[in-house]
Amino acid sequence: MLIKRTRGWELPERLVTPESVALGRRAAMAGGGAILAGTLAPSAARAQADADPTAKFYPARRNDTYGVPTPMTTEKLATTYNNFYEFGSHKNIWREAQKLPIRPWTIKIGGLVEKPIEISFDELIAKMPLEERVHRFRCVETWSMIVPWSGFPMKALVEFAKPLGSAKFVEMKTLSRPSIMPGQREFWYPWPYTDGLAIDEATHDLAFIATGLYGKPIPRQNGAPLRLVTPWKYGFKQVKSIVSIDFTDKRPVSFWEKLLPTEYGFWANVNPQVGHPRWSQATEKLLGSDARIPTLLYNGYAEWVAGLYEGRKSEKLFM
Ligand SMILES: Nc1nc2c(c(=O)[nH]1)N[C@H]1C(S)=C(S)[C@@H](COP(=O)(O)O)O[C@H]1N2
Ligand SMILES: [Mo]
Repeated sequence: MLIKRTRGWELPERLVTPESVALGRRAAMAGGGAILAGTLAPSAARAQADADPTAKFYPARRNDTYGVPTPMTTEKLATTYNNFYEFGSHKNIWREAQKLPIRPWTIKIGGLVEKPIEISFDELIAKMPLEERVHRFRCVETWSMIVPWSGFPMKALVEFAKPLGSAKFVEMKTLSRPSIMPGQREFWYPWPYTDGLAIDEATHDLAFIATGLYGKPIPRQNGAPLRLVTPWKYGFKQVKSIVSIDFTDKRPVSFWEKLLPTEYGFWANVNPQVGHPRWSQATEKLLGSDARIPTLLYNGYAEWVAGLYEGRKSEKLFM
């Protein structure tokens, strides 16, 4: 029997493709707006949004505690240039992602908690304090965006979960549904998509669970019905379409760390001075712009989060 082994030189092409190539292709497609827009007539799009039982929660009150960075990325770019390997390893997966079934949606909370909980997304969101935050977003591949997320602080979810004192980390996983997600049939990836946070990170006010984007329920391609947003960390930490939240006393090993441990680690904080083994992290390209701009330490959120890492200087904080 032939065993498929992923070696460095066999890695999926896009992992070694300079991001600029993919970005150029996507930018070219975005230019063909008439073709993209033709897929779903505006009235159909509205009907779909109206059918969402959580549409009534948006737009949520804006919280500008962490600033309101500019320029805002266009909704069209942020919802048509995506990373969601379950639907394909390129950036143009938004149509394919419409197959993601988001109702009913059950979230399982377990591990080191007082009592395991199973709750539907619609029940959970009704209990959470919704707000909107405009944040910078930085992908490890050096593209970036500025988008208005709606949702709730992750600490509200942690309080709801009632973790035990022994819980040191929280691990989140994406839906597993290979029949619908073609990427999950590519067996060399360590599905389901997994990532996590230390408990003090998860309960920091900047850690956010997004349920909305641009004042509407979050689109499937961006991680409906709920995804993690940690704006000071690289994008790959930000698990989409979450179905499980587990509290543990061991550091979770993420999807990317399992696949490429020499390139992706647990902390993954943005730092322009610590390059990826194969490229510099000094600058980034905002979606929709050709110019490269300097990347900021902790993606511009250092004044709020740097303290989390004071006692962790011996860890690989920036990969
Ligand atoms: N389940 C899942 N979550 C994921 C990914 C993924 O492939 N699958 N990609 C990550 C990466 S690398 C990035 S950059 C962001 C992209 O989020 P966006 O498509 O909303 O911009 O999602 C993250 N979350
Ligand atoms: Mo990414």
